[in-house]
Amino acid sequence: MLGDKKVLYSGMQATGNLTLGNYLGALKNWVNLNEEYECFFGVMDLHSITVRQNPAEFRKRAKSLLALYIAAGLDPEKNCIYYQSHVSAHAELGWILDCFTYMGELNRMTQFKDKSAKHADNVNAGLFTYPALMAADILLYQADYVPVGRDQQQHLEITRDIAERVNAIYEGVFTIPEGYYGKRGAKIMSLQDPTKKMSKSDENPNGSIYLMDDPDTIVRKIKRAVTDSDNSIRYSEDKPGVSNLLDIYSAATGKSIQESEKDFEGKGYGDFKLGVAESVVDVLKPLQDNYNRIINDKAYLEEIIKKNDDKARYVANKTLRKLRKKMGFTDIPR
Ligand code: ATP
Ligand code: LTN
Repeated sequence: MLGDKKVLYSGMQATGNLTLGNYLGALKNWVNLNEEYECFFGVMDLHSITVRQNPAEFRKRAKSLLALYIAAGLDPEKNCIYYQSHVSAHAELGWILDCFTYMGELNRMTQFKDKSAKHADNVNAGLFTYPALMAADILLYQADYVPVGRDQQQHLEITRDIAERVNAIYEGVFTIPEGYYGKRGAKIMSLQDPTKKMSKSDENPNGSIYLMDDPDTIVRKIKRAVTDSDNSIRYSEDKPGVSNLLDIYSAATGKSIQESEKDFEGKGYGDFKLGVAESVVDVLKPLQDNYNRIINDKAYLEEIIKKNDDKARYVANKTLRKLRKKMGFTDIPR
């Protein structure tokens, strides 16, 4: 608890260009959570360096992600939006938690397996201990809830295990967090291969819609989306392409799947795709307008960063001090 509210924590890595999947599956659902919870959303730039980054691009991406959080509707006066690397407690607790995390546990992480296969030339120790740093992010803020997609569930489980392990020795240090999966966690699949999730690190740009894609690009990509030869617009396991487009339409418009199917009753795939593309353009247009305004307002962004960094540091350092003391580290003279 922080004040009289439960705490909610999440974040995204500042790598690649955000996709419609990131937006509909995560970011969009974070808006307004601050009414019920004390919310922290990090730009996870320390996690980003588990794969090599070009410095100029990395700087730009991190800033752009922060601006996107705001553009998507996270009010920075009501949500603590900040850069992970500005709060050194993350790296410090990350190290401590490395010492409470077992090799065997880390070996089981599917994200590690996937990413080490993808970056076979750079399977570094940071990629391996990624979950301990993620646990540090969450536990520093004593988070009760962590909204993430299903793909992050395993990382949340290990976070809980680590927290319980620490608490068993140093009583009451951490709040044990729970996943927060929302009403109907939309999982958006690749337009080119609807059995694979839409992902910002996909090499084929036609599989993903990026948040900054212009309307023509969106229409073109959706027109090319893989469907099937059956020509009926219904949600079904044996129709992954059509189901994915229905999922996108439903998440973009807020309509149920049934209502979405109804909207296209008696129509062909051409009209269907156009309708889906329009719903995506409508949802992205205000986001893009906001983003373009915010990213150019340097003074505003700087003010937000400073204020929120301070708040994040205050809360995180409090947890770190508590643990340091319990573990028997010597006091740091103030
Ligand atoms: P990468 O390709 O770099 O691994 P990613 O696109 O999978 O990245 P993450 O940074 O791992 O994205 O995820 C950020 C958030 O977006 C997470 O909460 C994740 O669950 C969510 N997310 C990512 N892709 C999708 C998707 N296709 N559908 C729904 N949610 C998604
Ligand atoms: N691993 C997450 C990003 C992430 C995160 C976190 C999410 C890093 N630290 C703490 C929630 C809470 C991802 O790849 N989506």
